[in-house]
Amino acid sequence: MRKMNRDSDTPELAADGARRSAGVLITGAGGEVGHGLIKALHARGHRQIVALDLRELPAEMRSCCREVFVGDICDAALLGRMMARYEITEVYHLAALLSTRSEFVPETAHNVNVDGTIHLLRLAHEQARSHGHTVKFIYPSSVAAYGLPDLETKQQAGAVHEDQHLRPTTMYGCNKLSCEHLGRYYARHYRQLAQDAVEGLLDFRCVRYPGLISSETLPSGGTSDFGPEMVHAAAAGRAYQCFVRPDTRIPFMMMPKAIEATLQLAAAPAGQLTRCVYNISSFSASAGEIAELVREHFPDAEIEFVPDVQRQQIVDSWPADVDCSQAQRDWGFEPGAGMREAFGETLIPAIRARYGGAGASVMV
Ligand code: AKB
Repeated sequence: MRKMNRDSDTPELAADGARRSAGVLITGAGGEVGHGLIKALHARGHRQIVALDLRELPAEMRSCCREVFVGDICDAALLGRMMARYEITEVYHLAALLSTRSEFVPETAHNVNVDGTIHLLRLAHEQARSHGHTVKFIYPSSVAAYGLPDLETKQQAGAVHEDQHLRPTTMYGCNKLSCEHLGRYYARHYRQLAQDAVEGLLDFRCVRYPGLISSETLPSGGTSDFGPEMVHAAAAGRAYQCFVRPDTRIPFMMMPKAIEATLQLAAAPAGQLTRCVYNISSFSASAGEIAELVREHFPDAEIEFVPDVQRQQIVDSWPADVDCSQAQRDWGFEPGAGMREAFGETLIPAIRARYGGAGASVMV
């Protein structure tokens, strides 16, 4: 297998002879993470964002992108049209069916979450061969990749390390864990016996997101979404039935912090990274603790705990906390503010602004 030589691997011209524009591809661009990532990249001066989503993006996000493609990541013709126009140098592959939704259509979830990812990994390889530069592939895995067998093991395990308890109990978790391994394979072993195999085409990097809480977007089909759902309901003055028990505990982080950490990993020098997959999180919280904090800020909030047995089983299989020491050591990840500070300083003010101060009365 030969190493990629930037001199000999000169970039090809586009079909019409014109040089293609450089592009940073974001799939699932219209999702919660996509929304935050596009805004953050644009704020950092990125003007070559190529967005892909099943649905058209809102105007304010379209204005941050060089171009928006509407379609399916499994659509080879669509990806081909995109590649004819852009030299993709970085991929943020966010498109996925989340954990709850995936349990109703597991085979569809596999098709989107895994086959779709393989399409993108292969595209990244072809792009690197075409323009002669390594393509950085940033992939969001999830705490759903873990699977603790029972509550006693979960409590004893505490903050789990990246290589512990990797026995996911959801299709989404299986998909995420599978894509972690596929990313490593495409980056280090792809077609390793072929005569024309080339090393160094792909630089695959992955963070395992905890539950994410965004003030700017509504949660969409995640089993960790009891956290953000509770906050948005209180701010909007709506009663909320929490689908897990009050003692249910998982790791969380605010969306801006998750985006910041993702970009920090993307920017880290490759030589500093000792692994492809990293835990990140800001704090571990129970549904009851979140409810307590929500009521401090929205005293009239109506929060009732009505566990959904099946969804409860899923969240009970996820760790109470994750060990982020590898990310801290390799690329300087900082967990950031704890829950009380994160709520008080960023989340609550932003979410009040979103709902115009509506909903439950103001306090603190
Ligand atoms: C979900 O709840 O499915 C996701 C996740 C934990 O990755 N937010």
